[in-house]
Amino acid sequence: MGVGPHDERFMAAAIRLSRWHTGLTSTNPSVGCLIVRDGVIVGRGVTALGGRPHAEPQALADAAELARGATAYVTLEPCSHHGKTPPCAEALIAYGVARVVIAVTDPDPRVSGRGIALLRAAGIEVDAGLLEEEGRRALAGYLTRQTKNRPYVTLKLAISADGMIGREGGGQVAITGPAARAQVHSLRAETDAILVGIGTAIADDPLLTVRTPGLESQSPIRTVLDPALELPLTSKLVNSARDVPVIVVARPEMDEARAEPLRSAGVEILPCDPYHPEVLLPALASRGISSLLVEGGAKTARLFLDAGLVDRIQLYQGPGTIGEGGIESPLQKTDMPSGFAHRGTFIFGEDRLDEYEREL
Ligand code: AOF
Ligand code: ZN
Repeated sequence: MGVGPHDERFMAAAIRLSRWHTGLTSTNPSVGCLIVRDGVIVGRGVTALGGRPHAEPQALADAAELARGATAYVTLEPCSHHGKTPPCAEALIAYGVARVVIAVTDPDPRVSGRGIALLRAAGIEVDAGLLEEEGRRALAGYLTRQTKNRPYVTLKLAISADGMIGREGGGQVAITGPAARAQVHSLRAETDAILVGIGTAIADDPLLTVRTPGLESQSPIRTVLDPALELPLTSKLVNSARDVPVIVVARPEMDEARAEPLRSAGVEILPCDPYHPEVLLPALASRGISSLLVEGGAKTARLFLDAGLVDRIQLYQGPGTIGEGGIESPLQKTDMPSGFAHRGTFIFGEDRLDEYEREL
């Protein structure tokens, strides 16, 4: 039969559905599944919060007997392994689905190719690779952790009209307005961990949580690169460590007298050279962190850029100037590193967001 224009429309809808739970499914990918019969959606499912059940059994249960002879649109190859739940490929077969359309094949070695093979062996027509690029972007965290053993890294910068990201000794400086800030909070909500350098942690005393009403429980793990354990015990980060986790990345040969009170306040100390992101990122990935948001400051941004370990750049530009005593942005629109493609421009009130992304 082959792939038709309606297939793209339904797959695009399945990808949108998958984004509902991005960052909220633990180490599992957030997958979207639609069951379509005679051009009508009769079942839908997205990987449940925490990662289980998977998308397909939920969509199939939703469609019930209407799944027989229908087409399933799934953003990731249905699983074939007996994990914590039975294989989704078997569920699709049992419900009598006639055709399965897939965006991205699963790199998980327990599944890769086997899901498709199981479906075909049961006589189901399978079309794989539809809207693959969009599907890969929606699954970026999962795919990066599976194939590169590190989280997908987003660098976010807010730059004033005169190219500054803050003021020396000025604490937190408002560069963008409330609409852009709300946008950053929803990005935090779909991200597993957020990272700043000790300079920013001391100068700004940030909280780094999600404060959008209704999303407060989705705050990322807060990570500070703090080689010599200088994070003040009176900081907002330390004081909230029992509510939202804080990981301090310190040099392995650390001063125990500094480490102990931090630990007692609920902070986890990760002994790892803070200046080697190529070592730190796999350590974070092994804790199940699939996405990381680097939020400051200039030195930390440079560290990740120079290591070639940034996948996406979000550059916010506000209308105000900082002038005298300004800290220059480590990156301007005019000197984007090679390999980054401009993905789009978005307007939030008086602010502008330009997004750049590397090939996954
Ligand atoms: C699907 N549909 O919605 C998701 C899938 O630990 P388990 O047993 O839940 O298995 C985790 C693996 O399942 C994960 O690595 C990935 O291969 C797949 N995730 N598969 O068919 C889904 N979330
Ligand atoms: Zn599954």
